Amino acid sequence: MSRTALRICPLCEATCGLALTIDGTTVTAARGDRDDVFSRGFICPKGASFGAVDSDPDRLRAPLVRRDGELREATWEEAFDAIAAGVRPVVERYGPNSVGVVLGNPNVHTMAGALYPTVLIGALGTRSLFTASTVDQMPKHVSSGLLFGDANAIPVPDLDRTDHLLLIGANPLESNGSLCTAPDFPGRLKALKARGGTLTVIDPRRTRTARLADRHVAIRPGTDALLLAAMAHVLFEESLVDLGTLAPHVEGVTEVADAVADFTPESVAAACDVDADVTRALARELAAAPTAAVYGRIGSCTVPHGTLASWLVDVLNILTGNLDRPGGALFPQAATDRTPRPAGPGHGFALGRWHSRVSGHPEAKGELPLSALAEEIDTATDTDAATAVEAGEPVRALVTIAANPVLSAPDGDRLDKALASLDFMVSVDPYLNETSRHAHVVLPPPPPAQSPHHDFAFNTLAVRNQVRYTRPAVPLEPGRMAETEILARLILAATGRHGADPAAVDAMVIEQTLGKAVREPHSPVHGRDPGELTAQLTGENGPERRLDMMLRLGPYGDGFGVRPDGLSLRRLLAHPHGIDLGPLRPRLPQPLKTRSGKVELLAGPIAGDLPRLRQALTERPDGLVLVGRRHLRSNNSWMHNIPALTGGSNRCTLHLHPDDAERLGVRSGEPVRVTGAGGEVTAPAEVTDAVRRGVVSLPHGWGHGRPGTRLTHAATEPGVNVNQLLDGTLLDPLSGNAVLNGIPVAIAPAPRP
Ligand SMILES: Nc1nc2c(c(=O)[nH]1)N[C@H]1C(S)=C(S)[C@@H](COP(=O)(O)OP(=O)(O)OC[C@H]3O[C@@H](n4cnc5c(=O)[nH]c(N)nc54)[C@H](O)[C@@H]3O)O[C@H]1N2
Ligand SMILES: Nc1nc2c(c(=O)[nH]1)N[C@H]1C(S)=C(S)[C@@H](COP(=O)(O)OP(=O)(O)OC[C@H]3O[C@@H](n4cnc5c(=O)[nH]c(N)nc54)[C@H](O)[C@@H]3O)O[C@H]1N2
Ligand code: SF4
Ligand SMILES: [Mo]
Repeated sequence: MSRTALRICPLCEATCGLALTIDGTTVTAARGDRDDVFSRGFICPKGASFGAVDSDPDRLRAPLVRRDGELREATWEEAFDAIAAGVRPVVERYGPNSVGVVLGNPNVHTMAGALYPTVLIGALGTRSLFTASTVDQMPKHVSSGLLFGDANAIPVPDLDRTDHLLLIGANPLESNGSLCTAPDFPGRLKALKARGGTLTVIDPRRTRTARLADRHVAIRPGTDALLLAAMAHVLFEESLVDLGTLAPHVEGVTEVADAVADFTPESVAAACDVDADVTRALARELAAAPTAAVYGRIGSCTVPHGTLASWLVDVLNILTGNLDRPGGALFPQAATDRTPRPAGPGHGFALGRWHSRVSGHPEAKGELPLSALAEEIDTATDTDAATAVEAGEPVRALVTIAANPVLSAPDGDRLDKALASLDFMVSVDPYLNETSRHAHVVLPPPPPAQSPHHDFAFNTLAVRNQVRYTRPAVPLEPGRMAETEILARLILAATGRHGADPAAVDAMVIEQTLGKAVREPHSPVHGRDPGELTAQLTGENGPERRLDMMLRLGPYGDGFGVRPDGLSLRRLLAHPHGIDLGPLRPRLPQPLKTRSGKVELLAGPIAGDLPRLRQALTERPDGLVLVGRRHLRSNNSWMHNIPALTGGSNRCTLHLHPDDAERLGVRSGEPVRVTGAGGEVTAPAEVTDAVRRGVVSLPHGWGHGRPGTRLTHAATEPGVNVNQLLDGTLLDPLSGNAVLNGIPVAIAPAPRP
């Protein structure tokens, strides 16, 4: 007998509602849930393979503990005993910063990842935090922090209502969108065109998204900040600046006019390889559109001027009056957002409150660059180093949660060696992969069908306000532990409370949150008794009670009875396909937390970085540069083990333009050696004019051949690790984000193996 269960897809940021067919405890089919309030039945090939992802035989079923050098299956109790015994002595001897924490991408796709890592970091008291954000969107956080005073206030393009969309370094037809949660992004782009709107794509490759565009500009990689600055210049020069109703909320417009004065379309043309006429046309089209949204993603972030490019994206939205208006770029309001505080000056956003120990990189958003993880482990420093996180102790113990930095961060070989040298390492990961193979303890979370789901992060980035929650579609298999409980027990074991009831972690968070809420004058529960509120919480377990609390305190919440028709967990459970909360609405000035209470258009750190951009006007790299690419049926490093999702175009090949191939004597299918600052790799060539001259492309997340991993299918076609071409020194200085696109490389035909 088969049954159907609903489950929000965790495999990308689109968060589609799935209807799973379940036989016994096995997911045998997945289709789009037509009644889902947000995704309306959309599904992509990855979502359709949910069952295969869920039941991959290589997923670990029990914890692994290293004994006599070998990882062997163990009980949960033995695993947490080993963690307590491994982490505590390091903290006690070398201090809290000697324990590093690495958080990978799937933490934004799990409830556990949303609810526990901040508690872990706070309880450890460590500043050695490294996440996938610094190989991804940290520049956008820094830009938002400086503009709006809140690193998480990220405006998203109003896809369904805009008249003109300018996409920069994003390929949502393959990625399904990022920092812009929109199920069926491709369909929404087609609808934009069908209603007479225009789509412009800036990308060195003619991607599937670019092919859909009215205009495609094949820019030279790494130069978008110059192009965008020149567009801003044109807006000022041609008196096209019109802030509209934004004007009272923005300061620094004339300062920005001065700052972009040098960046004429003519002056950036050679560096960007974009004609001045095209740049002027881009600016005029943006200004002329009734509504428009500028949106940048990986190609605008993972570059040397990532923060400036991310900043300019919003500067253009602001100068054309498109920020915070329907059809422009708006701030979503998620159901679990904190109770909105009254508008007014805030604490502002600070950068560089501490620095990394070895290279002195400034922290951003409490994080150090993932690029610096290897050196923070393998390099000793003087105890009196001025830049020390704390006096000179390397990271000696490491907790990785849903992260595979050996493949996702620069110079995997160095990191691989560094991880092998740790006193102690624990990985929370379903796979024994390139990173977790170094752990002393591996804690495997259950597969997604056995986990609950709510999108804490992506609802703050969604093109429509809505809220959905799905309980586990399948009960936990015997011997499994929910990832929420794994992380709660990990917190206790790593912080000297080994063996305590994991529910205590949730109880502590609830007590702190409600205790704070009752003291806040603007809170719906101001002045009430936290104990009375706690008693009202519903839910089957700690994480559900925390979700209930957040919903009820949130902007649509019932305020614990104050607004009886407001949201609560109980109400959400009564709507299994979700609750629509309406289109994005203008919210300014409420989201602003700058010290001035206004949008600070030209913050000091931005102004301080502009000379570096001016310098780039004169740079003309003459050699080849490399960019990445994503494939629809893939996801970073961890889906190459699913046979249903590999093969076809989803292969680790080097794309290069026919003219470059001819000049270098490279033929399709033949191996080519690619050399960068951090090393070299050899991959088969795929000659294609989809990539512009002077640019080659390799996807990331490959390179699965290492011993001691358990990725049977991935090992049959391992590919190569593109990040081995990097040495970890190329960063966007303001955000610490790695430069992963536009990196200089040399290419030569390689002998056939
Ligand atoms: N050259 C280059 N490098 C890049 C990029 C690029 O474009 N080019 N992109 C960067 C980007 S955007 C990102 S986000 C990073 C990603 O960097 P990472 O987050 O380090 O890499 P992922 O491959 O996403 O690894 C996720 C890990 O989580 C595990 N996992 C999967 N599901 C779960 C789960 O439910 N719970 C737990 N605990 N673990 C789980 C997987 O087995 C895997 O080990 O890579 C970055 N690296
Ligand atoms: N199928 C699939 N979906 C995914 C993922 C995946 O691995 N596979 N990963 C997920 C993750 S973690 C993320 S962060 C998102 C990323 O989502 P996107 O940013 O939409 O994904 P990418 O395909 O990396 O698109 C980046 C584009 O930037 C272009 N580019 C490179 N350098 C430059 C440059 O200097 N300037 C400009 N203008 N363009 C440049 C590249 O050619 C590429 O087409 O995707 C998510 N969704
Ligand atoms: S688009 Fe993303 S969320 Fe939707 S089904 Fe595909 S992988 Fe899942
Ligand atoms: Mo990402």
